[in-house]
Amino acid sequence: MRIDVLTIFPAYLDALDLSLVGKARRDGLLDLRVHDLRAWTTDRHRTVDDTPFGGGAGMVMRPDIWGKALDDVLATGSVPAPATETPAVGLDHPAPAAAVTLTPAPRQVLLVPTPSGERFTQAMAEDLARADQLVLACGRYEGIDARVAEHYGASSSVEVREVSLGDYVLNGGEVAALVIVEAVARLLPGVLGNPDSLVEESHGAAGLLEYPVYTKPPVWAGLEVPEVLTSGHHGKVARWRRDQALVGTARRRPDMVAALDPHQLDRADRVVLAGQGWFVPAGGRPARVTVRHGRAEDAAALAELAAFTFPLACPPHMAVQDIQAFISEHLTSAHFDAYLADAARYQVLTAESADGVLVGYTLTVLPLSADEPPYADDVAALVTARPAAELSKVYVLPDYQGSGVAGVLLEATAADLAVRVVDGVAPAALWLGTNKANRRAQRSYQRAGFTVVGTRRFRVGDSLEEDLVMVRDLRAGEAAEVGETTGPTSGTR
Ligand code: 6GU
Repeated sequence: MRIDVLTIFPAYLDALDLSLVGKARRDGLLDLRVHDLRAWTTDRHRTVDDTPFGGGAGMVMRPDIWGKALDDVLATGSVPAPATETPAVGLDHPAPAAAVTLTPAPRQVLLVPTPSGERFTQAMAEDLARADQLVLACGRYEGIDARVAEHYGASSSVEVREVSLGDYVLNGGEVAALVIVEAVARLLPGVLGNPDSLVEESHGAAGLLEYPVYTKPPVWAGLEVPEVLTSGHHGKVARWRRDQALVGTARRRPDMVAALDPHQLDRADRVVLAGQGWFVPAGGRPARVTVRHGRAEDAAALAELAAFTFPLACPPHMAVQDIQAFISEHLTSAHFDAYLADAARYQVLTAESADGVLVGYTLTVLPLSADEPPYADDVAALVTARPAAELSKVYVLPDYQGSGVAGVLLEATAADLAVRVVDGVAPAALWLGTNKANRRAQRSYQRAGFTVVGTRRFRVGDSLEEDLVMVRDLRAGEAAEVGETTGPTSGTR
């Protein structure tokens, strides 16, 4: 590849003699030429700038000087690379019809570093590494006369890209030129000793930041190398590194998590992301979901969510009017007003996506005294621990079912109950009734540490249903489905 850098400070780019880029130049993998822009001036003072039309601070670089310099440098780079093999052409070997068009014009890219350019990224570096010639025009002062980019942009033989390193201002394009040359050169074939380095690095194909790395000594400043890395277990090392990449990316670059391709995320990835508050809805990319206490102003949204999700959990034989009757008896906006207003009796937790949509909720009924039994005698006989709280509802929008939101809601419910004291003691048990036919729900409760203790009768409208009663012991330590949860942030109640 051919790279030309035009600058009024050629010495700035001396660093490109060092390290891997310097070696690539000496090995002939990279033909890098640094030019002093002042070589194209004709006046005694070698002037490259003048005052801005329209007034204002600073100086602007003249387009005529840049034009002469760029024309020369682009002309020497436009000679097509010689064909590697010249086919014999003669009577026995007639020239193929297309022979004259076989050599494509070289791809020449004029790069203008400027804080007002498009963001320079790894994807852009990969694209630029496929060009034949890069010309970097390093501006100083207030920049280069805008007609330079306009003029070369209008030319069909040159691509012009104004690029920025990031949202801050440097004094000129030279540092950006160093950055761009290094980012591109290391992608050229043969430059990196071990091309495997390109596979797992930050901003690579995985779309994640790289995992942390360690070397000897095994203990330094009292800090040990993570044990798994010395275990010799390649599978575990790979999984640990992937987990670290996911967690680090979630903490530092949420924009990158939101852009992850869901097809590249396995079950273990999703559990790790759930621990960071990220969930993958059906057919969508990861989304941030936070669990918090319900607030008075959530009542209408909760009623809507409940009316939508309750019927989905009912068995197919149930009559629509019975389901509707249950909703109007228990799940209207007015009911949620009452639940949200009575924090001693009810705990409402919501799962809210970053765009403010409620995607799930739990409603838990708390005992008002330590010995208050569950409201139904059949349940009171099955659930004997006291105080006992009832997990009355756990509902999640269908797109988020299986995403881990329900698990996080359940853990947050249990964690919040542990700090709710009734007569000086925290609830000892959390129980729930779930329709016998809803196997999916039962499996999910089992994973969350609930066990079946018997059955009860449950009225939905005029229909008497058989429910399984399941209990989770709240004093048996944490059930371990999701490691680290986004616990409920204490909201206004
Ligand atoms: Cl490419 N040039 C200058 N002058 N400042 C910058 C930049 C480039 N990228 C960020 N700041």
